[in-house]
Amino acid sequence: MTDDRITFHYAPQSRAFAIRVLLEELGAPYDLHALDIRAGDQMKPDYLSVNPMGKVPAISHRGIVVTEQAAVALYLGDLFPEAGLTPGIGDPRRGPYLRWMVFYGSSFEPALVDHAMKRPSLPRFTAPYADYETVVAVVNEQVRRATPFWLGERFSVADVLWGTALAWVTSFGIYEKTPEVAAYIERVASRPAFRKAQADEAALIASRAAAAG
Ligand SMILES: N[C@@H](CCC(=O)N[C@@H](CS)C(=O)NCC(=O)O)C(=O)O
Repeated sequence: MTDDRITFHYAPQSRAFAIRVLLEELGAPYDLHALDIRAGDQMKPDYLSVNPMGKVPAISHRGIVVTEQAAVALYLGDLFPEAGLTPGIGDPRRGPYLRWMVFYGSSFEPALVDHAMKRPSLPRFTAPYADYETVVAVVNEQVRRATPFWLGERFSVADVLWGTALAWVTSFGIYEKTPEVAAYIERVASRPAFRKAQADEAALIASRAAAAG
């Protein structure tokens, strides 16, 4: 376990929520650096020196920076092996774990965003994710297999990523909330870490609203 603290670059109502849930799941020591991305904090020089993309989430730890939601989640899971949320090398779940963590950023998100924005589809051998329908079918099949969790019986970092992702894409109406998807989201969202992250986020939003008058 690491004793040194993590600085978590975060903004409410963003993809950084998954990392907040994960930090709570892991019981990780962290300091919150809360940006207001609607006010443009992410484009100020101080933050661009952390992440030149001007995006959250990111973490700073031991003088290094990790950006990209899935990479941050993988890094944190490995940092706290005693939490048991990361299938280690040699665990048969390791391959599926890595597959689904990377699939999220390289196939699922691009497919959903392209589809939601009504971008013309590319020929399937050119598109990095084949096609939208295939991505949805593959993810829905995995949701059916998630009994109860993404990789089987044991909750893992993959559940934090996929549970939070499916929660936001269904709430935005860009992914169908089938009964199976709804039940899976609920299995992740009913956990104390998710509830705490949600309550802390709501408190931050309320305090900003009060400060703005
Ligand atoms: N590929 C990045 C995407 C991160 C991202 O798009 N974050 C949004 C919030 S949901 C952001 O920081 N937006 C601020 C901006 O684009 O100016 C990841 O997976 O971490």
